[in-house]
Amino acid sequence: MTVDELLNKLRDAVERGDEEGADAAAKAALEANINPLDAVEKGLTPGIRYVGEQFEKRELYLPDLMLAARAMEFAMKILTVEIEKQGLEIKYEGRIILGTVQGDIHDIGKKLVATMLQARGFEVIDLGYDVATTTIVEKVKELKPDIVGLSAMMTSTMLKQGEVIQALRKEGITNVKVIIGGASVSEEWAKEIGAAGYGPDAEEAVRLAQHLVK
Ligand code: B1M
Repeated sequence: MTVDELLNKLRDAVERGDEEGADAAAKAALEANINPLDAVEKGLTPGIRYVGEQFEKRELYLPDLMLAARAMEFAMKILTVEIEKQGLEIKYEGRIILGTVQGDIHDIGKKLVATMLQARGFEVIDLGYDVATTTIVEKVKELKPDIVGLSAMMTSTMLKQGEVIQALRKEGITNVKVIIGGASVSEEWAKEIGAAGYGPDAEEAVRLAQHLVK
């Protein structure tokens, strides 16, 4: 198989949300001595970008996006080991730490935001849900992201978004931009707590992140 055919196999597996295919294509690419960075940037990335665009145009649906992201994760697991071994570096648009705030276990929307950001070339570190403010502050210190994204779905937990911003300030961390989203929050709330912005949905969250890292 030629290099182009192998890269197309990676892209195709992501577009079809085919985990096993993505896994096999990643292994085949490494066996053929394809640079693992090329496998990510010329194979997987165009695949997930295409799916992201089709999702925005409503040509594909949420399950398609989720399956594509999972297939990409499968291949990435294999390729990142080789990337690290070779000391190569993936070029990202920016680094984002995401999490649903403490006391809140809703994470479907946040996962969607994470997937869309990845599809647009961001490095996303998803801390999951019910994430303690102290954990977020520690992770910001450790990983120095460009952006922290906080999801809150309930009126009782949205207060935690403000708490995180205060905690970061208290630690003297002022260079990281905090963006917020979730069913119970709004642009006004973002202003009130001093967030850098609010995303009503995943697409707007991506646009906001792109604007903030410019
Ligand atoms: Co719960 N829940 N839930 N729930 N739940 C809501 C949020 C609620 C509005 C339902 C209702 O009463 N009408 C209500 C909150 C009311 C309020 O406070 N105003 C509620 C409640 C009360 C609860 C429990 C307390 C119920 C109970 O046990 N009595 C409990 C909470 C427990 C806890 O968190 N401690 C609970 C539990 C659950 C389930 C576990 C059953 C399940 C969550 C499963 C999961 O996430 N793994 C669940 C679900 C599914 C919902 C509803 C029905 C749907 C949420 C969802 O996934 N939407 C929800 C009702 C609703 O929202 N209308 C509800 C689909 C998703 C794609 O959209 O999450 O809005 P969404 O995300 C969007 C945007 O908000 C935005 O982009 C996303 C994609 O477009 N966005 C961001 C989200 N995060 C962002 C971050 C960003 C930017 C944009 O930047 C960082």
